[in-house]
Amino acid sequence: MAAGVQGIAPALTGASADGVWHRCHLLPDGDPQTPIRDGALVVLDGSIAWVGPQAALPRQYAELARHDGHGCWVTPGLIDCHTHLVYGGQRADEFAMRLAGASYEQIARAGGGIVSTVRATRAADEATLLQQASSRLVPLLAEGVTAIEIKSGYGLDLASERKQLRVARRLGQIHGIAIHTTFLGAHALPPEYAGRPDQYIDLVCDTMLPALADEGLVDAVDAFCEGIGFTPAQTERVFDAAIRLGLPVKLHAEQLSNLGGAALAARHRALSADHLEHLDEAGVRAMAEAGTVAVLLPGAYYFLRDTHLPPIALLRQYGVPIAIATDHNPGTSPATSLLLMLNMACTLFRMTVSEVLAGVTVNAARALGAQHRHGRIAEGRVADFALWQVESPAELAYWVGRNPLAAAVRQGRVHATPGFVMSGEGRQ
Ligand code: DI6
Ligand code: FE
Repeated sequence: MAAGVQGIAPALTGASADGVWHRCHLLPDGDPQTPIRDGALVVLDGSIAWVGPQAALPRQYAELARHDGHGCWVTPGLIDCHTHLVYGGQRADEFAMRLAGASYEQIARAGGGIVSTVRATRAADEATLLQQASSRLVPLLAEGVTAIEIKSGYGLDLASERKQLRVARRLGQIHGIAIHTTFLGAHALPPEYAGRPDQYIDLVCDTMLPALADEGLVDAVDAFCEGIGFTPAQTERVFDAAIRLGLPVKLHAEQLSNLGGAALAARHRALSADHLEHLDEAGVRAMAEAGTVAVLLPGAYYFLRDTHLPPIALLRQYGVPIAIATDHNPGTSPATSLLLMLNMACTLFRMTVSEVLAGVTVNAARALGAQHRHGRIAEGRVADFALWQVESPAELAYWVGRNPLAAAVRQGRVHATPGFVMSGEGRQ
């Protein structure tokens, strides 16, 4: 037969996952500390109907179609809960400038940085943006990502922000993946508003956000609260506008400096505060009290050669849920591998394997406000899961540049890894 896990052959790509998945080991909560060895799960109409030990499979499911898991470990589908995946062009030359000594902030202040991507995004049509974003999404899907957040913020005018968000929605339809859109109009000051940031925030709050929300293009609202972005007062205006429309908020906070953004976000019951390298204890406490998820982004930390670690010990101490994401963007994290982010979160941030796996499953779902649909293999959840040909789940954070995905099930459809060769007849 063609290459591929037997029974999960490429010919089955896109086929229904309904039936009983057996001969596999399960991490229903993404946590290696609570495995189900020799497990089974039942998919009905694209949702999880049952999960447990194979020996306990209820009789009512015995006659359903069988899918052989070949001894793979099965985790919830991975969730990349912070990306800027839709934009025009790339910024490799700016990377070279930074290597030659220029700082990210210097490049931004000199009209490069985010604003150069704004120019490229405004100039690109939807078909071009779709093609470029698809080429970045495909490697994520190939690693078992089944849900992804995509921010706008490289258009910075109504038509261009709409274009980005429409492309994000379209990616979901084309690739059969759950997309959560976030309006990040307050990402940078567009050149036509130079020196008039408050007027730009008026446009964001009074025109762009209401129109895009009305078109069903906005699932959440974000801002870049930073010295090179927007002030806490401007951020708060954006939050108030979001809340008036019934939309949840999140925030780029404390990445390059401590402006108290995380505490501000927590006061607005934010789903998440993201980056957080400069977060202090008061901010951690506020996040814990509000249930705001800390989204850590090791790709940006690495790519900017940052040395200021986020306060992991404090986040643990206060029980703040931690998520991990790629922050895929052309300036500070051109990463298209969530598995590499797991490895970096372990090596750079000294997180544990259990923590990082929770960070791309249960906690990532929570950072999107989607914990009732995604992030767990549990009855009633969407059938989003990933089969890995690994001996130990720790391998998901261990390999650097090796992808052990055998197949992913997204929204109840099977997507086998092309060319994946199963050694022997499986492990059981
Ligand atoms: N924080 C980041 O790391 C990115 N945006 C943000 O708010 C950087 C975006 C870019 O440089 O294009
Ligand atoms: Fe970001």
